[in-house]
Amino acid sequence: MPTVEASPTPFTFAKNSTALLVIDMQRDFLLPGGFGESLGNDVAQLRRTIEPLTALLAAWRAAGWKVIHTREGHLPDLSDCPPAKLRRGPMIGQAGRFGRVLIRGEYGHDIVDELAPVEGEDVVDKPGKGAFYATDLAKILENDGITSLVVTGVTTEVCVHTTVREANDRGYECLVLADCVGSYFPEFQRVGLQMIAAQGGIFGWVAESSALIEEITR
Ligand code: C5J
Repeated sequence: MPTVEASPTPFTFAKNSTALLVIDMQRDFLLPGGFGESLGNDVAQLRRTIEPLTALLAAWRAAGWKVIHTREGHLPDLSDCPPAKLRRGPMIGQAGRFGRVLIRGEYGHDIVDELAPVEGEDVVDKPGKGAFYATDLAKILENDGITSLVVTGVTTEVCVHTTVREANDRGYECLVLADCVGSYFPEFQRVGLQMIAAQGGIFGWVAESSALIEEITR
């Protein structure tokens, strides 16, 4: 079985029961001039993930393995957005440079061109930070016999962490790729990754994408 050098221990996975999860690589979060930048964030901290993730996707797709994308966002009438999130999530539903912020169907809500899903790949729309809450993700994974997840996307300490923590509770083995996840805050990136692999891998494993690509293409 493929084995990747990882922290805290090597990560072994079966190709038929492992999916690549690409979390929220949306224009609202990543594009200069978009929602994320309008809040004063440095989008370069997220955009550095695009190149390694593009290479990983190419290798993963060439191997014919499962890919699942997620997008954080809400219905146009915001009926799926809890009032507390609406109050504290600045700009949700308001007009932004790329359409109404985090609203399904808007240009900014969709995935950046470089990582656009291809035919056959699942796209899971989620109203929360985690990819399991109020989505079909659990059903998709169960139907395909998936037991391990390679987790990528943004942001490390919010949607990636929420998803990995719940996936771990649900019994999935999660490998998080350090160079394919990003935070606007370098300190959160560093500590967020440390938290995952701490205490013998309390939430999962952490590796570099190059180690995984080497194993895929071996
Ligand atoms: C945030 C996300 N940070 N995808 N969303 O609001 O992490």
